[in-house]
Amino acid sequence: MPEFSLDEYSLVYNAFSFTFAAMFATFIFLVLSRTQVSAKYRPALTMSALVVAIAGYHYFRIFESWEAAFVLNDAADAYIASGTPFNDAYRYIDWLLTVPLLVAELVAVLSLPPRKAGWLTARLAGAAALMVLLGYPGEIADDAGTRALWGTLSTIPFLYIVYALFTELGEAMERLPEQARVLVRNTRLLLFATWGFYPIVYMIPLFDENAFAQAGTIMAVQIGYAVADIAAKCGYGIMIYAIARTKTLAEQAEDAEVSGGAAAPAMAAGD
Ligand SMILES: *C/C=C(C)/C=C/C=C(C)/C=C/C1=C(C)CCCC1(C)C
Repeated sequence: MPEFSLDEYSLVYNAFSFTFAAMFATFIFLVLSRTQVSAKYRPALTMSALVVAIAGYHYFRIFESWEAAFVLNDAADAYIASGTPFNDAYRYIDWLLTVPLLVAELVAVLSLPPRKAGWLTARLAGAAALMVLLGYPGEIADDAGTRALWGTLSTIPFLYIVYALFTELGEAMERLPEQARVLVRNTRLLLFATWGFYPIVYMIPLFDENAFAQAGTIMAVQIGYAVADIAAKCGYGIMIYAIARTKTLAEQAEDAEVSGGAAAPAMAAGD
């Protein structure tokens, strides 16, 4: 582990702290918003809430691990390695749990026929888990060759997810009301944009000539993943809520029209 200046150390420290706060706040928002959506969309909100709860817990542990991994050295006026290693496994365990949930919540909010939804969720969640598992050996490797190899393998299930979301989700979207369709399309776009950010962050150390030993490389990776996690979990969770809310309102309006149509003559007759 390289040395970190006081500012460099604090930047990562504050990024972890901020990410924890964002996950926690999103969790409260999603729990309080449950009553705003009809019962059939609540499983999607539950999954969103689970994602930010799991990630919030892990960011707390990552934050603690960062604190434990360095000590302030007055003579050097820098943070130096304490001997306790920084634990990167928290992040991958977190992804292993949250990434399948993120794809499942997108399928859940569409309320497809159960059999179709189940099979699509199983394939997407399976590919997501495989992607994370294959990425891990590369993340902890300290040579570029190993990192590139596992990164490439991990990209195969990643591309499968992109493909399936384009083709199959696209078909399912056609049957949605206009407003909800736009929201689902934007959410899928957000998913592609944020998920596409992870492999880019992953590649940063490949350009570090000193075999990942630079403080700047470690900072870029940690802060990069934290930013991506806020967008892919908090931002995405709020989009899922917006879809559920829009569909709920559209359905309520439809019901009101149906019963309103029936009630009007009755009222006229009563007058
Ligand atoms: C909340 C966490 C999320 C949404 C994590 C997503 C992670 C990825 C899309 C990771 C993808 C990777 C590749 C496609 C190749 C290199 C290795 C990974 C695991 C960084």
